[in-house]
Amino acid sequence: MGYAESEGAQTLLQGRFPLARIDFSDVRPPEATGPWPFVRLKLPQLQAVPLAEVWTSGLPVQYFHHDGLWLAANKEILFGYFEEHESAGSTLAGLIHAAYRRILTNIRGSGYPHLLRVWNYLPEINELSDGFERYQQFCIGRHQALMEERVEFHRGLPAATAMGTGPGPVQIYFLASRWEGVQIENPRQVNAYNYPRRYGPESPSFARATLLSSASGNHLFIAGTASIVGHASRHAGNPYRQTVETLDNIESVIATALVAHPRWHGGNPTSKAALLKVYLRRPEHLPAIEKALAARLGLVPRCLFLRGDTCRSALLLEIEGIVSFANAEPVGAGER
Ligand code: 3EB
Repeated sequence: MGYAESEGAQTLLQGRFPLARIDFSDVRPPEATGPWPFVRLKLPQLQAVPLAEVWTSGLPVQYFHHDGLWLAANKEILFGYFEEHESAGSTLAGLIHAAYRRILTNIRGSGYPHLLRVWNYLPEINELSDGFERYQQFCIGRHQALMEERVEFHRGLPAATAMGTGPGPVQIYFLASRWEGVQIENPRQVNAYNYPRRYGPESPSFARATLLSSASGNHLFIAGTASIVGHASRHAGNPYRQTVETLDNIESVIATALVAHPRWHGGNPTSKAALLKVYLRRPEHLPAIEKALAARLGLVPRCLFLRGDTCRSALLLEIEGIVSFANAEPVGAGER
């Protein structure tokens, strides 16, 4: 996966096969699109140059449009996209439950049963409806669908992002794989699936990160991460300190993954292999957030800055990322 300037993003292909492309609301749609999943998110970009998110594969890809899902798969992984407008008389929990059931049924049916990473974009996420915040409704629907699918609920959860957009459809894209990933949690935070009930009747069913080993290397998919320690939001009103706390959480997740896989090396968010996506509640916080990123990471890796609503009003930002690791050379193999 990579970010490319949205004009001419196809140059990123360079002999690779397209898996999917994600564009953002404030950019003119590209002229030619292919059979691959094509997502337009209702999130304005805040960095100077408009970017597209482009997923490519070194392995050949096949495309399907089935059961309302747009799918692209190579022999290891499957990328999928779902969108649906809400209708009067149905709840968001119901729509999400049906969406996740459909996703889980289809990935199982096509031989990629392991859901690794899910991006959930929900209009008006902080509004109230049917007695609950819409984010809580989302958590209820997701929890129910995952419960029905699993014997042992807390194992094999996907890493996730849940972000509020403007009015429009519910949009969900995801990555699933043939082989099971490794679920990683963060010792600085209460596992989200164990959050106390005061955050909602069903706790958020996601992992802090998942690991995938594939032909193209080892990839750590880090969930949307915020300024939360334990289960409490920290540094109310201070975007600089929230950014630093968030990066501490991300580093803790990466360190935990490296303990699980001591043969990997070279990974921290400063490395070129890190791709970060930053969601901000308020555009005016961009300078403070960029300053904190630069102070902590030195050179800021290529970042996508998006305006979105986090699921708790106290959280001014969220950062997600993908970090890729090489395998350490077997002892003796690299001697000169
Ligand atoms: C948190 O850590 C912040 O419900 O899928 C971040 C990423 C958050 C994903 C989700 C929620 C979700 O609890 C909020």
